Amino acid sequence: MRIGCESLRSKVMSAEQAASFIASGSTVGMSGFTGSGYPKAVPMALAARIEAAHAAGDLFQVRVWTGASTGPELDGALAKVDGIEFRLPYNSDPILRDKINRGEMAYFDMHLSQVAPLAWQGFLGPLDTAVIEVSGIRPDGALIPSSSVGNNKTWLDQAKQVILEVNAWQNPALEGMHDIYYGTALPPHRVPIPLIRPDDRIGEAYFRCDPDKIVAIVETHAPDRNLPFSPPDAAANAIAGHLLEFLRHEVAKGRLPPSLLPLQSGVGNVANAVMTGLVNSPFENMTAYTEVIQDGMLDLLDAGKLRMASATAFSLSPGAAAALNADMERFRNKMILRPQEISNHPELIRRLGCIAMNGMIEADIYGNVNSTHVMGSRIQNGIGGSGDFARNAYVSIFLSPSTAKGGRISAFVPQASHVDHINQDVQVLVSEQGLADLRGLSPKQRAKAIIENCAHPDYRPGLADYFRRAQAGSYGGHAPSLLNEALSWHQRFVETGSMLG
Ligand code: 0RQ
Repeated sequence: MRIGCESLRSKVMSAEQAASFIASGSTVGMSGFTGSGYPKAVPMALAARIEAAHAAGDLFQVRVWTGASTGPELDGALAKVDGIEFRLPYNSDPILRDKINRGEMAYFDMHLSQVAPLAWQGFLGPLDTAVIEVSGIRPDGALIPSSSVGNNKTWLDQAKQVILEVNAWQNPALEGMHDIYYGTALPPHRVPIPLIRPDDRIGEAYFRCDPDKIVAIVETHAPDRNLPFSPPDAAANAIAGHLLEFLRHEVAKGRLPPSLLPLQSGVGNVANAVMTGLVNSPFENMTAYTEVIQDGMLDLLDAGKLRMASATAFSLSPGAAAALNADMERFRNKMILRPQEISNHPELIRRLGCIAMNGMIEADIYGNVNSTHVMGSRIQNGIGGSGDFARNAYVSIFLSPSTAKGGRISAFVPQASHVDHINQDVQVLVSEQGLADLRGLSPKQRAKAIIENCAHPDYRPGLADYFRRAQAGSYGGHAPSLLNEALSWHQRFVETGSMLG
């Protein structure tokens, strides 16, 4: 019995009944982070309701806040019926992405650590309904979180009414793994967050929730959206190899301890390949202070290389999720899931000295990084937590294959078509070609290192030629640029389908 609280059992109802509490034009704070712990039944029922309203000629849309990306039953289902007016803070659903890129809906792409504080500050407007997946309700009414924590604490606190999905698919052994910190406040009342090591527990294992706010409880038995990772290709393996060599070098120089510093690894296949590469590395007793626990991190825990991992969510393939569920008792003491304002908190990332490793769309020759907008205008996913970590890390590393779309796009360009991470927040760039350590380098020194070490041989001569001419013809000599040519590679791609022309 997942609902241990007698007095709340009377609120159990169907997803359709629960969805009827959500009004058009209202703001809904949903649980969910990278395909884990998102509500699966109520959003589908809401989508059906919206579709029926639209068929009858009535506009019905909601504003949706989450932790990060969710799954097809939430973002996909609601986007398909044109049910989302506004969305924050991160999305990777292809249907929703298309709608945003067609200019048909509003999307606020923001630092994930800032979502909860901004909501508390009141800048996002009032929150009408929280729809939160939990793995159970205790007899005293405390909520047992599920496979992600995200912004759930804030949504439960701020929403006028709460709808819960109790998902029996989630492993009961998740109970006790979470650490929900209730000590955050707004200035001038903020105090230091008392977390000194990645394995510190500073909060409670459960969410608090005023039972009077709970209007509906829906029982589900549905898996998280666990997408398989592609097996690491040659480029991902080469990137992992260069990075491991760099880390070994830093340890040898005495700039990193032999157990490294807490690892942060971004989303995506390349980041996952790097984690898998660490399994065969000489580093022992490592820790992770990150956003998501991916397959590679589970492999590291399993191999005993990683002592513990702190995150806000799981982001596992179906195979890894099954392996974790089958062996949860063994893993649970090695993992802590926290609210995303804590997993991604700048204060804590700076204090712990995280090694940040994130994917990117492109970097320019001066080391400015674009993580979000293809050709400067088409959103891919969002900045996610990459900015939280990149600016505050001990060392900030960005990873990418040197080309995209079968070689028709260079990931290293004269000027980034959009900038998420300014060059001051980008210390190391890695492609399958090699690694550029940019720490302590001037713009022109950076350009030389990036062109020589990271760019693909097909694009290297073009970049070297641009850089040479820019030094001769630029308005200023510090970070030379030819203004009428700096974005011409992108324009060529838009016009011809290839940066090579
Ligand atoms: O497109 O799916 O259509 O084939 O981007 O690219 O090479 O598979 O790499 O999975 O590591 O993702 C930046 C998107 C990289 C990711 C990004 C296209 C490429 C492919 C994926 P297809 P890859 P990855 C904490 C960290 C921001 C959030 C973040 C990301 C698709 O890392 O979203 O860091 N980062 N969070 O073809 C055109 C280029 C391209 C390009 C790649 N230069 N031009 N398309 N692609 N480079 C975690 C969280 O915040 C939750």
